[in-house]
Amino acid sequence: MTPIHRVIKNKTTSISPIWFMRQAGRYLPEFREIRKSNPNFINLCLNEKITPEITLQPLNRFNLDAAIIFSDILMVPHGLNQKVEFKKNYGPSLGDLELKKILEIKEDEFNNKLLPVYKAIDIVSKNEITKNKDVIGFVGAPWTILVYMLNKKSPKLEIDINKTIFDKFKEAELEMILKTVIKFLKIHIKNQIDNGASLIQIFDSWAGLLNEKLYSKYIFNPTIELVEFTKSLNVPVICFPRNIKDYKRFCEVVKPDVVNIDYDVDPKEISNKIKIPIQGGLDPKILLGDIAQLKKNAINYLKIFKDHPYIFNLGHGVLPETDPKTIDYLVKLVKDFK
Ligand code: 1CP
Repeated sequence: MTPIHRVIKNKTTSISPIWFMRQAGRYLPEFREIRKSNPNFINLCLNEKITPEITLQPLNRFNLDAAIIFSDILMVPHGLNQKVEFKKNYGPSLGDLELKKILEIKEDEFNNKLLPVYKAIDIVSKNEITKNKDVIGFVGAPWTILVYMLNKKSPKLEIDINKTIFDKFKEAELEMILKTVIKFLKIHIKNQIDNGASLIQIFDSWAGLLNEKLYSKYIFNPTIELVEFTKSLNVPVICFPRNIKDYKRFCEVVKPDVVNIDYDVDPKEISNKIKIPIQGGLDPKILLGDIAQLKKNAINYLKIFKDHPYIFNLGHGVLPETDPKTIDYLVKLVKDFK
């Protein structure tokens, strides 16, 4: 069993396995080098020769317990024939959502469009370096995907969810879109598992935007469908409902195998409240500061979760300004912690 599976299945607490969200990415010079000659991000994600290489870059440097496939949550809207572009200093930019087109999309067409992603997972999972490690497949949660598809750009830049979502679309339309999104997220999860993903993470990066009154309809119920579906395929599932008001309630209702916490969550309080395995938490900004401060903060998490099944990770992705040497230091610190 892999170290992460031991934490999830056997609830082991002796050592914390470690991996990082965005462990393959811009903080690595070898990634920036590839990115320079591949300006189109979607095409890069669909290049099954290069994505396995990018996925394995951090594993070649650090003693990590998982590879996360180099792809993006917005590959699903792309697979649904919505235009998706990534613009420099702007982020994702999506085309208008053509409701009729999306409702009519066939499974074969979607599978064909995303085939290189699945081929890349197959290649990564067969690579010697991932032996006794997990290969993590992932999807965006239905709510977060809906936000991007309807807002058409990062909510970080600008969002008024009433203006771009709830006032603009009829409830019945939102239900139809959501239903289709859930259907294809399930297909995407299954394809990743069939090609070697041993763990699935569901990223709900914009859970924090939603009014609590709407949690059941847009976050809990849709996510439960994906969690139950993944579990039925005998693969554990990690949920990251970032900035959700109440992680405990989320866990009780949605029942993921693991929950990833963000850096605004008090680790001590959550370790008392939540009994299921926990992942992450440390503020990625701490990795930009001095090493003594990092050591203090990382050890704080390790001590708090000493007797709790815990997977070390951050409270969000590795920042592009991070020095790879800091990642190296942190991995060793976690591995040597007793
Ligand atoms: O070179 C570049 O500019 C590309 C930056 C980049 C990278 C490295 C993007 C654009 N996506 C990715 C890869 C990626 N995205 C992974 C790969 C695996 C790994 O973690 O190493 C994963 C898991 C994601 C998931 C993802 N994409 C999320 C969920 C996690 C999160 O960050 O909250 C989200 C919201 C996205 C959308 C997205 N893709 C890229 C960017 C810059 C964004 C965020 C835009 C925004 O702020 O709204």
